[in-house]
Amino acid sequence: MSLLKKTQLSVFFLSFFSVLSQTDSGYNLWLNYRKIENPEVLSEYTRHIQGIYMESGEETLNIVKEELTLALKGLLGMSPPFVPGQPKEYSLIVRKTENLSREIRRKLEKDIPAITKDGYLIRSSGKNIVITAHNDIGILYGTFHFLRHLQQQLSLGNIRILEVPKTDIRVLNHWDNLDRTVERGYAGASIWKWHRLPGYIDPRYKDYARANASVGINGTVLTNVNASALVLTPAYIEKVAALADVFRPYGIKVYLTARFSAPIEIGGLETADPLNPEVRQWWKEKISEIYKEIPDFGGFLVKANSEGQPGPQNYGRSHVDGANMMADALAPHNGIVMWRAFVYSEHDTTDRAKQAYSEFVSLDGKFRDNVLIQVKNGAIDFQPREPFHPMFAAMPRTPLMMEFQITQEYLGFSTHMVFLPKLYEEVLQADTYSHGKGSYVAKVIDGTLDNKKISGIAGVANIGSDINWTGHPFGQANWYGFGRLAWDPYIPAEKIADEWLRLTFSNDENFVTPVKKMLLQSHRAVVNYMTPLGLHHIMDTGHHYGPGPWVNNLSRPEWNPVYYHKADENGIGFDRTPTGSNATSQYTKEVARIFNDVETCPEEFLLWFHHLPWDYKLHNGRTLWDGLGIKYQEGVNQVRKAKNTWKKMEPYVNKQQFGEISMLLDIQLEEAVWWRNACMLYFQTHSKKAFPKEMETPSHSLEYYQSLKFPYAPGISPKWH
Ligand code: GCV
Repeated sequence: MSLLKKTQLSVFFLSFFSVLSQTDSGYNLWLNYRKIENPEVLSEYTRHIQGIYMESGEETLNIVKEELTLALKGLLGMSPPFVPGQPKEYSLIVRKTENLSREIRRKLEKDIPAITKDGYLIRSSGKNIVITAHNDIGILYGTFHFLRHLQQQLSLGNIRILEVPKTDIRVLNHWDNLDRTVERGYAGASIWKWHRLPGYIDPRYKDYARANASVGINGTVLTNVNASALVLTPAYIEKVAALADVFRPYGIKVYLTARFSAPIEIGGLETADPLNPEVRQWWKEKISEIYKEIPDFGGFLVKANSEGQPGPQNYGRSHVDGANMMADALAPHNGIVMWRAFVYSEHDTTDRAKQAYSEFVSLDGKFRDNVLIQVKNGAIDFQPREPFHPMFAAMPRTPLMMEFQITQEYLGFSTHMVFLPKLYEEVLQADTYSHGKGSYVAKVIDGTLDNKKISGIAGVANIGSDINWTGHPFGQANWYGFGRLAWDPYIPAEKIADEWLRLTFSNDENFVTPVKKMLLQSHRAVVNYMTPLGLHHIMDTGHHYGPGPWVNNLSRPEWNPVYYHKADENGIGFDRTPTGSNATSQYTKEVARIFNDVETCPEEFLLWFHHLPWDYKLHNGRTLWDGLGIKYQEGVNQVRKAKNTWKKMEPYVNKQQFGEISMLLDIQLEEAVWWRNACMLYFQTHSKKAFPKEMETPSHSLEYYQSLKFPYAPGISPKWH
């Protein structure tokens, strides 16, 4: 190679690498092992970890080794050696409990019995630090926790962390279609490249597994609940098996959505009646076929008799008949059924909020042991804010899984910053009063309230093939936060925000403190500028992008926003008290009493439960009409404040992410203003009142806002067009 060429090449590489170092795309998520610059912390860490004593083992332990090498090289600038033989002082010992030396076991004897399931212990033992667990996955989880500890630059002196997962099934639900579109997905195409599978294993599958395992997620439902039977055909089972092989060493099981009519569509049968022997046999054989390829297959997630999906009711059978048929076929293989309770019917004229409870609660205790009923956090549909679902207090003999939505279908897609752990926390900490005061939803979900044999929590994924996975860089916090809460539903949202910011961006207090504050108020801001005071489902229809409180022309009444706000010249809100739909009667009497009384009903749920006159006096003495305008304005102001906070953060984050978030906040502000203007102008046609003085005057007419159309808004399946 000529000298000239060499020089050109090195210039090329230099500029290439400098571009790369500047433009951190966010692909590494929270597993961003930045070099620790603080000399004291660095010296403490390098003193404590002079060598690593790790047992050798199979794939999972190799992954542990790989992760430790990568992380310590990044954090400490060098990778301490893995050493054989007896541990010397100042070492990191990574071993299963059964392989610890007698001396160390004796030192840890108080803690070891408390390690159950896939739990782990991280503890100082003399001058060493031990990461131990009963199994390989526990070791992997413990390692990720240890690395998180280092990323946050916490002290290693007398470290003692004992963690056991509080729920059993911690799954992501992908609403990914086989054509790689993602229903309600806003971060690009599905990451599952079905066409190239099983031969081509995209490196992203491993990174996906790593990220999930790092927060304790142990399952993934690969396909949309609006399911295609095709995924149960041999060609697709082979593709699913290839994914399962990648995920297995990370402790992640694969699950599929089962289309109830599959026996007809791909099985050639004339019926899918769950009591028909041929149908039952078909599922049995299909399930055996899957287990032959994927011995640790997790089971099925089923959306049946909901929004047009087929189900047992098509044959005059019940949810119990349908779920138990699949459960019986899965049981010999240790598989489970997650049967969704998201049902409402166009033939049922009762309040949509009441329908799931009405259909399911009488079935309590009738499902097989390997069935979990998956319940959305609220009774309508992932609204910016909903009171907790009354089913959580009403099925003591059935395991109830929580279904949260991580993707932001009703929360501004991946353009708006919303820190969802705040929403999750609010629901998990809600008191159902089913066993008296303190019967928190979290205790229903982790199974402790009624001693359930199995527990679980699901999150509808916000992941796509965008380089940063989630579209909005802050969307990563919602994936992370979901995982952390799935592991332990009692972790405060504030702690999650703190951790995530430090892991992902910076440990500098000048960054963490203000940005954490910004994240923690972001959910309230969105509620304020979209659906304040308990309003709900007033998004434009189909795609759910932007405001559409005026929409009243859809075939099913409960798909129309006017059904939910019921604004007229007298007032606004949905009366769900005994004078209205009486949905409050589905709550325990303590909770119903609070919601029924307009004085005690929390103002954030006021219009969810009450239809009130425009002149109704709020607690602050202002009229409902003024209060509404003030809330909408407050939401806009909160986004403005967030923008100002972010403006000062340039020194702490890389150029690319600073720019991306700045642009997204600009859009969020524009859209917050749009929401405020469109909703208040529309509601004004009913209230006939002037806007409160605190509210800025809308810049366009109502007709203008009503004329906005978004035929290509993302995330929408053809069925909603
Ligand atoms: C997957 C809402 C969404 C649908 C979704 C459905 C569900 O209605 O708009 O896209 O379908 O919930 O959770 O099944």
